[in-house]
Amino acid sequence: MTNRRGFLVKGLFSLPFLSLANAFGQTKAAKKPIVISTWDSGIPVNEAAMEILKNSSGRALDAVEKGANNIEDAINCCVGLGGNPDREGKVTLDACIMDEKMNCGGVAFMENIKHPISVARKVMEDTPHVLLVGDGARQFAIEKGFKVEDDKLSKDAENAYKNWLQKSEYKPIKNIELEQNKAMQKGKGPFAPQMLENGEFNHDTMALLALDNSGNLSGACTTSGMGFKMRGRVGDSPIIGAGLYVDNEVGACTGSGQGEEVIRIAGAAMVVEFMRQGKSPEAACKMAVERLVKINPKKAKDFQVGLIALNKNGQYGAYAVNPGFVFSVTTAPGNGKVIKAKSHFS
Ligand code: SD4
Repeated sequence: MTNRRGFLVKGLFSLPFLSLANAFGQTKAAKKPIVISTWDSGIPVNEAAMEILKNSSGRALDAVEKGANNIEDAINCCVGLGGNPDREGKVTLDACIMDEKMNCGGVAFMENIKHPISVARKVMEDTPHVLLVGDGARQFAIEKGFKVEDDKLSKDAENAYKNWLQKSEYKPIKNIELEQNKAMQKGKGPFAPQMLENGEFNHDTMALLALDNSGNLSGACTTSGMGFKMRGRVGDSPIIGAGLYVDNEVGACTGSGQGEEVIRIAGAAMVVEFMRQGKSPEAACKMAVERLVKINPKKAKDFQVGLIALNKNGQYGAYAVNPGFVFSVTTAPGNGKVIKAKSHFS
């Protein structure tokens, strides 16, 4: 915990944010291996993934699973069983994973299981299916030996839920983790979700992409979804093609934000197709964001979607609808950097 907290505090306040001029990771080929992930909370996640990738035979698939497990183990607003619940007070998890051979698996609306990304991998490897949901997903996890955790909300999620119940309002807040951090710095807040009692900052959906030493790509996405969502609501995060897509010939894309908007344009698959046409990762993310904004520019000012992409050459990039989206890039143990993504609106 101390390490993780140290990482997060460093990630937010001390790690140099690269200037925008340097943020065009896609203009120079990064060295293999590389892992990129959503938000500044991706730094410890990348580090966990790099534990696998630093070995010459380390597989990108194992790396993204390990990275996702790292954050699923932590208590935070938006990933894992410590996350914010739905309107009925239940935490429901969404996750998916995809490897270099077009194999993919996901779980959605799954309760009481700590590592949804690992269940998603089992769906991919041990069933003829791609997506299991709800009780079926949980039942499958139990059959595969995953432990059933109790229903208890984390303390922070419980407080956040109580606050939410007072207003019963469904209004996702853009860049909630950065807003709350700013507020906390000014001694204001807490928002729901808020800074955790152990000093860790809350954050958002964790989505990561890795390229291993063999030149293979994989990706993973894990979330408790939008806090206080309707019961049964599933976002983009477990949907292959929307929340995550990997094509080992071209590149990979994943993201965070308002899932409904990403599903609408099959976001991750669209970005990969733009890269196939020769666009850089950042340009491809930008084109998908523009497609999204065009649907309803006025509405787009009020939601956030941040996309990250990594191509076959290890070039990376990101783009968001609104300012505030950051992503983490790691190419060797300990060298993680947080980069501000450019955005459509300023
Ligand atoms: C969802 N995309 O459930 C996820 C949540 C998220 O920023 O990333 N929020 O729609």
